[in-house]
This record gives sequence, structure tokens and C-alpha cells, in this order.
Amino acid sequence: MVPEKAEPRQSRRRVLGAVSGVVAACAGLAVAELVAVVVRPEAAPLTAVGGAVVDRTPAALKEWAIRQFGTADKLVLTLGIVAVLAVVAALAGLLAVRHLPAGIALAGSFGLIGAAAALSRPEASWNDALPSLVGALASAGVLYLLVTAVNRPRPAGAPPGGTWAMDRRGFGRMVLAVLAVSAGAGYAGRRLGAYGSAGATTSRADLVLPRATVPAPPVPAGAELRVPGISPFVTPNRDFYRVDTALVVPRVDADGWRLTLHGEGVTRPLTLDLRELLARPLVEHDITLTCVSNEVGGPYAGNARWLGVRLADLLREAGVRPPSQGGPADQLVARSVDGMTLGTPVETVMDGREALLAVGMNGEPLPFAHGFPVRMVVPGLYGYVSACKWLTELRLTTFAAYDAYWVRRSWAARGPVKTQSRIDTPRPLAEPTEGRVAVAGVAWAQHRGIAGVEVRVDGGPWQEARLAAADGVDTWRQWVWQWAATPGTHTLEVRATDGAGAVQTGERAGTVPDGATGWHSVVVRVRAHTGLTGAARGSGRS
Ligand SMILES: Nc1nc2c(c(=O)[nH]1)N[C@H]1C(S)=C(S)[C@@H](COP(=O)(O)O)O[C@H]1N2
Ligand SMILES: [Mo]
Repeated sequence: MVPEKAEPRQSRRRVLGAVSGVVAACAGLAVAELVAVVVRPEAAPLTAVGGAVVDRTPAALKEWAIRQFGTADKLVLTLGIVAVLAVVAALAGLLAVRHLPAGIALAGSFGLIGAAAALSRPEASWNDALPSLVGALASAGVLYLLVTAVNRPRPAGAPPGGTWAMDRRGFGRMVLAVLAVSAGAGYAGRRLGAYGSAGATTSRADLVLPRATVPAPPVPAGAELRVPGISPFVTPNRDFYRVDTALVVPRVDADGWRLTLHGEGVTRPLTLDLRELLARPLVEHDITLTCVSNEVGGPYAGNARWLGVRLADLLREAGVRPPSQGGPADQLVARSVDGMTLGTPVETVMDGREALLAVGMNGEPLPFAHGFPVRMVVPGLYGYVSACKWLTELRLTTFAAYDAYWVRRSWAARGPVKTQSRIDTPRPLAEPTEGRVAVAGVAWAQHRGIAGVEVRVDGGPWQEARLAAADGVDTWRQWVWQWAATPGTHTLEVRATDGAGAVQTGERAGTVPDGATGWHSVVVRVRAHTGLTGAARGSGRS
């Protein structure tokens, strides 16, 4: 009789223990969020652990994650961490009902992991350990209270079997109280976080960009083909792809922003605030930005009108000479407020192209996600070696002496953009009707320009596509080819020729270490006209 009663009681105790563990973890996270508001948003445990995971993810796995989840990769990462945390928290609770110190030690060790992750991030200071440590203390305290309640001995004289109902009510109340306080703390943390970056938000809203001293000519009317489904020539800011390691977008207050320029061969080091930067001549230029992680046919390319200061002018003013003129530094290392480093060849920046310290994107200040207040953009180089967002430091050094963030993670030190072309329409596995089908897309070979695009069907002869008007050599170019489609399954392929006459290679290569190559292909199933007479079928209308 006794063992039979003890069994369910034991399992109930285990369930309550697991619940205690999870609730204690919630409390710990909420408290940590609140502390992180004061310390630094990036130091919140979930963000810190996520960031540390990103830093340590091998290039191949990162590629896979980006491919699988696209821009949701960060959300998936955070959910994964939460899932692991929940499991370990439940285990800590289970352990705690049997052996309280051991359970509390397990819960607390998670705080140490959070703290270690925060300290391992670039730009970390000792303070960054605080959110996780204080959070761990809070969660240990809550776990202690809950588990003590779970383990409280049955009051003497209580009717057998009914005792748990009493204790459970008390336990339930405690759980609800802790969850309510945690939710309140978490909410307060978020609100205070927004308040903390209110200065940044206002500084962006208040920023009036000066007019360009050298405005860009209007985009030629013929640059935009009117083909449904083609990428627009100018990518709206809200649709512009985003690739970075930041789990929380840095919100920099423009009023406190400073840029320092120093290093080898710099005879006059500079420190500029935003007002001083904006007082310089501003150039406007259309540049297509592409990511080295873009698969053939992938989405990580966007075209914008950038407003900014010519980086080469600033470098020259600081006394920098390119290596070809005897300068000692061949690498310009840009560093962002969140510690990201990107290394750019000095020679490229100073060879006359419009390498910019950009402040404006498509007529507005840079969006926070795209680097407010200042970022770099260099036509012809992949983003990872040129397009530092939330820029705060420029340092002259050599490629021999220093490896930037991505180079330490198996990407090539130099990343010139490879010629690429993409079929935007028809979409893969589309089912157009036979007859005239517009095959269209974009092609890019920044700073060399696009001289031709060809399409072929089922491995047949290459056919010249019609190019849209060019808006200079630094942007992508739209193209269209009218296909007389016949019923059945067909493979469309595209290849471009750059301004130097080099034909895009068909040799397939992955994105690591210096960008994917190969021809984009799309398989479609062309449907026969139905319910039409033979004469109408031949008319080519569709
Ligand atoms: N601070 C910072 N700048 C960064 C990155 C980053 O992770 N952190 N990623 C780079 C990469 S890999 C690319 S492709 C471009 C993407 O810029 P976008 O997000 O504005 O499109 O930003 C670059 N600048
Ligand atoms: Mo990138």
C-alpha cells in the first residue's frame, strides 16, 4: 500500500521540481535583462551566448544556417538557445528536489556560461558579466524558495492524500508571483532599453543630411525594365538584405559618435564627429552591395543610392599613401561599435573609385540596421571586406600583420566581387503557359560593369538578352530575354560578360572562401494552351 502511494507523490515532486527549475530560469533571465539595460544590451545572457555562438560557428555551418533559415537565422539561433536553457533548467529543478545544493549549483553554472560568453565578445568589459551573474543569483534564490516549498514535509495531522493539494496551492501561487514579477521585469527591461536608445532614435530623426556637393545623375529611365517579377533597379531600404553578426542592432547616438583614423603611414591622425564629417564635400553614388555568402541565384544583393564622404580624400588628408606610391600600409581595418573588424585593401580604396564613408541611403540617413550613423561602402568588393556598419575606427596596417574577423574564420583576406547573374523571373518550378515568356533578372560585376547577358534553354545555344540602360559600372544591370516557350520541363541558364570582356565562369564553387561561382539555372514547367484551337495556339499570345 505504502509504495503505491509514494510512487505518484514522487513523480509529482519531480514535475514540480522541473517546473521550479524552468520558472527560476525565467526569473533569472528577466532580472538579467533588467541589469543589461544598465550595463549594455549586448551583455544580456541570451544575446551574449547567441553572439558567442555566432563568433564560433564554422563558416560552413553558418552558410548552412543562412541557407536554411535566411534572415530568420538569428531567431532560430535564439530559440535554440532558449530550448537548451529550458531543458537544463528543468534538469536543475529535478536535481534540486533531491539534492538542493546540487540543483542550485547547476542553475548557477548557467549564469557562469552567460557571463563567460559576454566576456568573450569583442569590446567586452568586466561589467558585461554582471547581467548573467545577477540573473544567476536571482534564479538560484527562486529555485531555493520553490524547491523548499515542494519539499516541505506534510503538516502533522493532515488527512493522508489531501496534503499535496494544500501545498500545491501555495506552490502555484508562488510560481504565478514569480512569473508575474519576471514578466514585469522583462517588460520594464525592454521599455528601459528603448528609453536608453531614445537618444539614438531622436538623433537619427533630427539628422538633416546636407545636399551632395557632387550629386549623382538621375538613374537613366531605361535602367528599369518593366517586367513583372524582376528586382527593382533601386532596392528600397526596407527590402535591402541584411547580413551581420549583431543579435541586437547597435543603436548609436549620432551626437556621441566619433571616428578615429590612425595607424601606419598616418602622419596626421584624425578624430571627427558627425558634424565635422558632414561639413565635408559629400558625394552621391549608386552602388550595388553584395555578400560573399550569396549562393548563385541567392538574395544577398541590393542596390542603393549612397551619400557620403570620399574615403580616399580623408586618407590623403591624414597623410596616407597607397602602397603603389610607397605607403607602408596595404590594409585599412574598419572597426564597428560592436567590435566587428573588416579589412580593405588600401590600394583599392585609393584607386579613384567612389569608396565612401556613407551617411545616407536612398535619400535618408542610414537605417539603424544598415549602419547608422556611418558605414563604409566600396564598389567592387564584397561587404565582408569593405562595408563596415556602425563604423567608429579606421586603422592603417598590413595584411601580413593583421587578420580581420572573417579572415580568422576561413574567408579570404581580399574579396573582389565575382561576376554574377540571376534569373528573377520565372521563379523556380513556375508553370508559365507556352508562348512568349519574359525571362529576366539582374547581373553584376561591380566596378567592371556588365557588357552582356546571355540565356540558354536546355543546354542549347546561348542567346543574347536585352540589357537595360547602364547606371555606371558600380551597379547591377537588369536584363530580359523573350522566350518562345514550348510545353514541357525546361532548364533556363544565364551568364554575364563583364565590362572587361570576361565571361562569367560556369565552374561551380561554393561561397567559402571568396564567393560562389557558376551559372544560375531555373527549372520551369511550361503548360500547353488548353481549350484553345490550333490556330490560337500558334498565335503566340499568352
Ligand atoms: N559592423 C558590421 N558591419 C558589417 C557586417 C557585420 O557583421 N558587422 N557584415 C558585413 C557583411 S558580411 C555584409 S555583406 C554587409 C551587409 O550590409 P547590409 O546588412 O547593410 O546589407 O555588411 C558588412 N558590414
Ligand atoms: Mo557579407
